[in-house]
Amino acid sequence: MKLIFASGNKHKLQELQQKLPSTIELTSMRDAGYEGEIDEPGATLEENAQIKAQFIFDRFGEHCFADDSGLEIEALNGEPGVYSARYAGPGCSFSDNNQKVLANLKGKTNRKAKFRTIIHLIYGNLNHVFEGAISGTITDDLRGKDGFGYDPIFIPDGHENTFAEMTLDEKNKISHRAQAVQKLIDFLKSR
Ligand code: ITT
Repeated sequence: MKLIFASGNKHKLQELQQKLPSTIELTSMRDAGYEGEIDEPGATLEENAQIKAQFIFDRFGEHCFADDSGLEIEALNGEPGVYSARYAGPGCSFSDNNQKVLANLKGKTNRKAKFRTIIHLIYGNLNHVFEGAISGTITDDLRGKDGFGYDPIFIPDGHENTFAEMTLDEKNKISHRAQAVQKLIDFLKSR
């Protein structure tokens, strides 16, 4: 079965490719022929995931899905949340975002946070939503070189290492995205 992934994020694509069974032929939106970015004007992860999936469905008319993810930090009232990709401003790097989080949390004892992923699938003409979440804490400093985004500052509960200190395989067993993708896989297998 062919499925287009409505994302320009190559790290997400790599995590998905490692998890999806070979019976699902995953095509990135780049390989499908869309080189641009997709605007994300929504106020929630759910809205943005739907917008991205609908954009690619309108263009190619094939089964497709999008992932919208964010890091929600308790002491920052859920920030960066839906603004995770551009928390430190337009054109910012992962490092800029991490430094901004650490600066905003300086001196705060509550370091609780949660990563959340919403996957929006358009299968045929029907819409399906799958969610994954993982709780953890924010470190005082950046730790680890693997992964992407906020991985160097997030330690999942029950673990000693940040996501960036884990292998792709370790992260992909427990992460927010892995949980949502597993629900997507279970759904597709039941078709
Ligand atoms: P697409 O919209 O093209 O899929 P994006 O990077 O813009 O890619 P999001 O809108 O979902 O993706 O933004 C989520 C941001 O949250 C992302 O840029 C990372 O900074 C961060 N993020 C998402 N998943 C993450 C993960 O598994 N580990 C660390 N940071 C993550």
